[in-house]
Amino acid sequence: MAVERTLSIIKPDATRRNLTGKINAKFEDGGLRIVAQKRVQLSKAQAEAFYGVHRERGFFNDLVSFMISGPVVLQVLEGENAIARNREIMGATNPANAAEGTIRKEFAESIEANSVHGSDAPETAAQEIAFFFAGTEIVA
Ligand code: IDP
Ligand code: MG
Repeated sequence: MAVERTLSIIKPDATRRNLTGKINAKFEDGGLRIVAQKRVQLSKAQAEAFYGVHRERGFFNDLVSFMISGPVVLQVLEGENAIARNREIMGATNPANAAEGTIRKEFAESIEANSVHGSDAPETAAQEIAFFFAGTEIVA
């Protein structure tokens, strides 16, 4: 195992319901450390670029609209196996398939409004962290 960093986003459905603290407790209780965090309103251009890999999917326009429908909390999480560990803590994309105790099982409203984003691999984690954070904003 190695110490990794991953990008996390607390999505607008969760900030709207004031769930930032409850979601952060899941990360911390799960062994991850929040080493950077900022609450922002994404622009349409930022959301489209961030989710560019999904541009051809039928849900792309809805996803972009949802991601700019309110503030998000951008975070860098650090810990042993942080990328996979965070995906475990988040649960499956569709909350109907998410395991008990996961963020998406407890808090997600739908497959789209599923409360959190987490990077899926080392390369995407590095790209996604650099997309939103300067190195000086990450303090281990
Ligand atoms: P992930 O967030 O679990 O990595 P991805 O397949 O990368 O899932 O999809 C990115 C985001 O797009 C999801 O978190 C969700 O918000 C949205 N999404 C994925 N699949 C669907 C769908 O079938 N309908 C609507 N939105 C979807
Ligand atoms: Mg994904």
